[in-house]
Amino acid sequence: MLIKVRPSWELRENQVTAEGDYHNRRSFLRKAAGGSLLLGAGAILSACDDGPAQARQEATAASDSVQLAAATAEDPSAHLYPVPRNLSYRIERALTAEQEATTYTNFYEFGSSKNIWKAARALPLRPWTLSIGGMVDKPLEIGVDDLLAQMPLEERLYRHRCVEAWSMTVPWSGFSLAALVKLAKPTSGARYIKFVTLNDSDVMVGQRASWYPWPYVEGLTLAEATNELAFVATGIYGKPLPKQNGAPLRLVLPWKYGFKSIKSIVSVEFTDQRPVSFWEEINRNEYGFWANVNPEVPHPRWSQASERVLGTGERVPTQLYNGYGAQVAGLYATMKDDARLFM
Ligand SMILES: Nc1nc2c(c(=O)[nH]1)N[C@H]1C(S)=C(S)[C@@H](COP(=O)(O)O)O[C@H]1N2
Ligand SMILES: [Mo]
Repeated sequence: MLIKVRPSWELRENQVTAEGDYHNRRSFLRKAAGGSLLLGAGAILSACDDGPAQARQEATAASDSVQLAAATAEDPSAHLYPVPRNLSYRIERALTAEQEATTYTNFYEFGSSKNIWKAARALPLRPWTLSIGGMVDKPLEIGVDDLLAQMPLEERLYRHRCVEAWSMTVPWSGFSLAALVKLAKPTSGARYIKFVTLNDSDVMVGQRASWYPWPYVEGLTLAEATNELAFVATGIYGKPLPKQNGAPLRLVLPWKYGFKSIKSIVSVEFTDQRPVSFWEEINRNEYGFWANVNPEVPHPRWSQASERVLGTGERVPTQLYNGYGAQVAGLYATMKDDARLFM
């Protein structure tokens, strides 16, 4: 008998934010990018210097959304979006407000605060070449636009859980990491993939902090990389990925803590050696290689039992594998007593 395992995020569909919500927001942003709101926002900003903080905040938010939309409109891949949604990936939570997810980000290459999105504008997105090498049939250098043209683009709703205990739920656009592995044709000895972020301290000002082991590196086993959930994001909210979220190519691994989802990738290397990731190198007792989400395994300095929902501030219980156990628990079946799986 075939029993279909129902993923937890297929439940309580009625609680998901209506699809229209962020599309409406998009048309607002498009108008804003068109310039009609630009003067208005500027005028409010200068006019309310002594005004109530609330008005100032609203003016800042309006001016931020104009700047965010302008950056999106400039992206050379903008014409590719939106892409069709893959309805197999459903969530039981409301989507995070777009402006939250695109202005509250972790990207140490631009600084250690969450508010780096303006600094990230310095990142040049073209030319952008991905090198695929190591244990593969034939090493390959491919421009991001050629890659995008070959990959099956789709949208997926996923939950994201940062090791710092904040979480969000967002619509990513992109392609399965398995499709990239297929393109790369690893040889039979390959067991891991090492991913590397751009290293350029001229534009990535955070990389001038020389006590970090730049460039940012992450790693996965080949089995993890070809799991159906592993995704390469190239877009978000039906638009190209903003620089601060890791344009033009970033990983999304929803069952792992967010630091595994490496941004602005320039190199993918197949290897038989387990890569040492950026955070593992900094502190292996706090940030391990596996980093699977588990509410019962605390970080050495804080509990992982619950998470703060970005935007609303609500606290909700964290789930084993961030709720994606039906898809990924099998990857770790023979290792499940190893506490390091969850650090
Ligand atoms: N290159 C790089 N990738 C990175 C990071 C980073 O600092 N540099 N931060 C990670 C962390 S800790 C998280 S939680 C996610 C955050 O993704 P978001 O900012 O798009 O929400 O990106 C991950 N990828
Ligand atoms: Mo994170």
